[in-house]
Amino acid sequence: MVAICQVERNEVENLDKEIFYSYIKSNKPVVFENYSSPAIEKWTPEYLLSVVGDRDVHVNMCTFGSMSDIVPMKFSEYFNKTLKDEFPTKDLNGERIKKINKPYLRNFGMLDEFPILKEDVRNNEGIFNKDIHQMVVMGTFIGTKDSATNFHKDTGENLVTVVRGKKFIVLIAPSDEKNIKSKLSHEIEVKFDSNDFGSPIEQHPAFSDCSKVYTTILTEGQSLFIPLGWIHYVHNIDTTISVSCWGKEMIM
Ligand SMILES: O=C(O)CCC(=O)C(=O)O
Repeated sequence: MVAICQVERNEVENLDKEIFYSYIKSNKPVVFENYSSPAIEKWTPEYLLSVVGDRDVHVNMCTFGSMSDIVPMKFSEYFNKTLKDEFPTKDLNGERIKKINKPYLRNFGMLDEFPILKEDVRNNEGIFNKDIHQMVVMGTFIGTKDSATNFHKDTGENLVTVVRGKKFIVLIAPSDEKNIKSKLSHEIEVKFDSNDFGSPIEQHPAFSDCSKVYTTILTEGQSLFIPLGWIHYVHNIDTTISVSCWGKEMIM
C-alpha cells in the first residue's frame, strides 16, 4: 500500500533567497509556516469588492453534472455567492457535484489588472532570483468551499500562499509519476477527512503502485513550495483566497 507522508514544515521567521533556493536545489516541497504578505491584513472581502467590484471574470464551473465550463459573471456576484456558500451542491439530475467541478475562479489575473493589489504580495515575487528565474508570474485563486483543482504539474517552481481559508494539498514526486495510473487519476476525488466525499488516497487504485504520496494542510499566512515536476491536487476546505507565484527559467 502507498505510504502517506507529511510535507516538511519550516518555521523560519525571515525566509530569504538562500533558504528558498536550497529547497529548489533539492527539489523538495516544504511549507513555510511564517511566510505571508501584507495581503493577509489588507484583503478583507470588503476591500477586494471595493477594488475589483463588477469586473467581468471567467469562472470554471460545472453546468450539467459532469461537464466543466467557463461561465462569465461579475466578480462581485461570484465572490458574494462564494462567501455565502450559495452555489448549488447538486446538478440538474440531483447528483452531488464533484469537488473538481465546483465553481472556481482559477488563476485570475487580478494582480496585473489592479497593481494596488500586487503591492500586497510583492514579497512572493521578490523571493525569486531574477538571474535564475527570469520570468515570474503570479495568479490569484478564489475557490468556493469544497472546490478542488485536479492532479496536474506546473511549468515553473511554485510558491503558493494562502491569504484566507484553508487548503488540503496532495503531492506526488516526479520519481513516482510513471507509477500513477493516470486515466484513473483524472476522475479522482480525494477524501480529506471522514466527513468528506471521495476516496482515501491509500485506497485509491490510481496510486497503488506509487511508493509515497505527500499531503499537507495550508492555512492563512502559510506558503507551500511546490517544486518543478511535482504533481499536485488542491482542495479548498473553506472559501479560500490564495496566490500562486511561478518562477520560470527561460531557455536562451
Ligand atoms: O489552488 C489551487 O486550486 C491550485 C493551485 C495550483 O495548482 C498551482 O498553483 O499550480
